[in-house]
Amino acid sequence: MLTEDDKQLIQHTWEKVLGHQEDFGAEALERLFLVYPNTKTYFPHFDLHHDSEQIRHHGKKVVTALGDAVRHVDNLRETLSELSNLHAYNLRVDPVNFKLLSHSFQVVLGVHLGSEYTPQVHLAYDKFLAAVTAVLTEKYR
Ligand code: HNI
Repeated sequence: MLTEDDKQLIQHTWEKVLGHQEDFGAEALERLFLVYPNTKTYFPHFDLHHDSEQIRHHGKKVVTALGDAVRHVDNLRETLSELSNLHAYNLRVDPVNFKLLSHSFQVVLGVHLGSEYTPQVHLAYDKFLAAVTAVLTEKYR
């Protein structure tokens, strides 16, 4: 359960993500594909090399969607409704992969926010990404 403090920490630190959506998203995806190669099976149609335009473009979309979720943190279900349909009915991404992407994104935040990514901020993002994942995977069954 996200507390008001968690929400404030997320919204405050998201300021540091703004302007870097593409870089942070691409790095999160590069880490995902390298560290957990099974995740690549969902992207057979992508060029997955370092600095691939497709990875950059997709990374930007993912982080922009997370930014929408940050802005509407009290209304995640409605905000993410279309993405939830897409992932459950069209893409059929196994929910375990969401944890892996969340972890990769948290590493990116840790690397780029440095000492600002305190244990409290880490916890807040962990809860936030779990809440996003819950919405994106709740239509599977
Ligand atoms: Ni995901 C498409 C957001 C997790 C595989 N995904 C999208 C799009 C967004 C998005 C935004 C683009 C939709 C559009 O174009 O209309 N994905 C998110 C978010 C998370 C997430 C916010 C979790 C935090 N997606 C995952 C995971 C996988 C995944 C864990 C698989 C490992 N997503 C995909 C695939 C597509 C996709 C595959 C389609 C890509 C394409 O362009 O063909």
